[in-house]
Amino acid sequence: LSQKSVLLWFTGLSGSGKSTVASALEKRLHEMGKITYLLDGDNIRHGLNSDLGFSEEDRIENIRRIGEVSKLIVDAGIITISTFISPFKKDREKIRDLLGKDFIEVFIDCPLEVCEQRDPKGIYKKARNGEIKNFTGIDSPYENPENPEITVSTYLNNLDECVDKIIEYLNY
Ligand code: GGZ
Repeated sequence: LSQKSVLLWFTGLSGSGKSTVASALEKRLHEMGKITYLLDGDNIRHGLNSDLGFSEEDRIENIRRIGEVSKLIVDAGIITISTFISPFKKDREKIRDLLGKDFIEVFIDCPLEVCEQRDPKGIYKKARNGEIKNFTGIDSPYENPENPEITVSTYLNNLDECVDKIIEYLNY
C-alpha cells in the first residue's frame, strides 16, 4: 500500500461548514488517487450511535466510539475524515492519544453569528425558540481547539481555498 493513512478530525459548530469542506476535500483526494472514508452524522448517528442523543454524556460516548472506529479505518490504510461537532477538548485529546502522530485536528472555524445566519436547516432557529434543547453554541458549550494542526476559516476563505490549506498540510 503506497498511501500514508491519517485521521483528519474535523471539529466545529453546526453550520460551520464541516460537511461541505469534507466532501470537497474527498473529491480532491480522489482526483489524486487516494482512498478515503468519511464518517459523519449520517452514517454514524443513524446507525452505530442511534442509541445516543445530545446530553453531555451521550456526546462523550458518541465521540469515543467514533474515535475507535476511525482508528480501525486508519489501520486499514485509508485516509479517514471524521466530521463531528466534538465540542469537548478533553474528548478530542483522547482521540489524539489513541492515534498518535496519525491524528490531524482540523478546526472548522466560523463565528456562531455566521453559522446562525446561514442556518441551512433552520436548526438554530429551533434552538433559539426552545424547540431543541442543549444545542451547541446556544445552551451547550463548544470548546475551541487550542493547537489544531490546521485551522480553516470558512467565513474568510472560499471552499477551494479551505481545501487547498488542508491539501498543502498533507503534502502528498
Ligand atoms: C448540536 C444537534 C443537536 C444539538 C441535533 N446540538 O448541523 P447538523 O444538525 O446537521 O449537525 C448537527 C448534528 C451534530 O451531531 P454530532 O454527532 O456532530 O454532535 S457531537 O459531536 O456534539 O456529539 C445538528 C444535529 O446533529 N443536532 N441536535 N442539541 N447539534
